[in-house]
Amino acid sequence: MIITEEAKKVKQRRKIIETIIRSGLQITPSALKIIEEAINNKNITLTKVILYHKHEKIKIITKNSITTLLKNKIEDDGAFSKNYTIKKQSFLKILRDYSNCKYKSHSIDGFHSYFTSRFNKIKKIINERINVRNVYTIEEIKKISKNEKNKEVKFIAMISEVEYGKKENMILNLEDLTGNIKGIFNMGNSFMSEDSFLPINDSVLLVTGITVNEKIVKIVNFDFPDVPTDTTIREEKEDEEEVYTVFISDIHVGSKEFLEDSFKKFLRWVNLKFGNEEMKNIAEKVRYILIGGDLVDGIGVYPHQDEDLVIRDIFEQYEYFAHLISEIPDNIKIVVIPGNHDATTQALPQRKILEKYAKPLYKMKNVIMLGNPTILEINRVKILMAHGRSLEDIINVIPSSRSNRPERLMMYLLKVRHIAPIWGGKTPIAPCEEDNLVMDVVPNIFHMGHLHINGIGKYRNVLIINSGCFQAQTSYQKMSGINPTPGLVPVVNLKNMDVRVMRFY
Ligand code: D5M
Ligand code: FE
Ligand code: ZN
Repeated sequence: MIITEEAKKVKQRRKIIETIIRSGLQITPSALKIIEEAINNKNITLTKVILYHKHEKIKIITKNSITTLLKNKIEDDGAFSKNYTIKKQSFLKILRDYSNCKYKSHSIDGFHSYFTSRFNKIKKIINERINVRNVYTIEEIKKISKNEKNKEVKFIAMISEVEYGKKENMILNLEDLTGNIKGIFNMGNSFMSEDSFLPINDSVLLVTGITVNEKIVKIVNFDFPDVPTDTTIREEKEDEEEVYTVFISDIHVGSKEFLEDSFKKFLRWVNLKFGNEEMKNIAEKVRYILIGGDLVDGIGVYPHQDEDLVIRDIFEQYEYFAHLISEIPDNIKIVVIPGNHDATTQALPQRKILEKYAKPLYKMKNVIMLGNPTILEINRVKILMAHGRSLEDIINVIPSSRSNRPERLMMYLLKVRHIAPIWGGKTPIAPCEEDNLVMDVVPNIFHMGHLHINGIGKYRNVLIINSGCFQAQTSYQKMSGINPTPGLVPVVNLKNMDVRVMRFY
């Protein structure tokens, strides 16, 4: 793909004009020439030009107005930026960027510190949320059971393994920092019920049991760390501007099944060129697009993948992706985290997509490249983004969970307060010294992708979004009965958390 200098110029000019028109202003040809030059010489940004004219209530950008602005700016740059950035109400903060975790070697030591960290972090969450008294350690419970049978005891434990015993019995191997014990739990009818949440491997729970002997407790109940019922709903400020954020993922550029037409429709909508009036009104207020991974299909992700690719070069895949999203106006910030098809480390926390493969994306000024997971704050709304490969692991161990309801699986992750609770499944996890995948921050919005099925839900004031995809059903998915829902795009009004799902298919 060779793009000539002239074509670049034309593209830039078109973008400038579009942005100006979108903001409700007009421009004369001579002013346009001056702006183009000033932007290229980095003397001014388009945002500042627009803010200045809006502030001065000038409707048409002329040679005169732009010359005055440039003169003022050079003379009084400090004051200028102060005045005009305060007016901007919208802001993005990165609360956690996990892409720099210290990897330990796969030694026993590494695992030990990783799981100790997980246990301690989740224990702290449980203690903060539930007023637990008379909580014992497993060592203490063993001592108690020597003298006293049928005594009710509570303890916080990690489930090292779930086994299914006779009848409806579930046998949990429970562990804390002092020892381990088996817990017998009678599931009754809850096993196949979709509404029940059964314990899974490597999660940490509060267990209520009855002493039996030194080796066994009978479990009567268990509490998940869960999210508080009173998670603060963010209060809207009266004069707050309406800002919309778009959630997408799993575009899979390079795949034969990539739905380019559908994705282009989405891009046309962002540019106010597709959709009805209502959709266009929303598009006008979009300031952020969050991308939850699998930007491209990658290479060598699974055996014989090349047969499913139209672009077989990873560099070209990212180049084409960047080319497509360069249609997005500059005043929209694009946040990118990687997925399992992207060119970066695979174990969680996953580093950002490596610059050497995705240079064109790193060059774009409105693109922010981050790791998986990431926690952001946009206009005081906390957003947790992760690709979501762990959802597959949950489907595999909980027979009653359904893959066509990703929001339920994500609710499960909220309940166990972990982004990838199961160790040793499909999701590789780096044994870092600290477990950064524990959800110690409760987000207002929890965004994942990966399943290619759009799903929206709400759990205790947390808005759950699984963003779907822009890839048609692959032959693998057909074989395993996965029916993707491509071209559906959730859009959230951050002012009041209203969600809309737009259709581009
Ligand atoms: O995964 C998209 C969806 O398809 C997700 O539900 C997993 C499933 N999938 C796709 N390919 C495979 C293979 N080879 N094995 C198991 N499951 C698979 P994505 O990562 O976006 O391709
Ligand atoms: Fe995907
Ligand atoms: Zn994926």
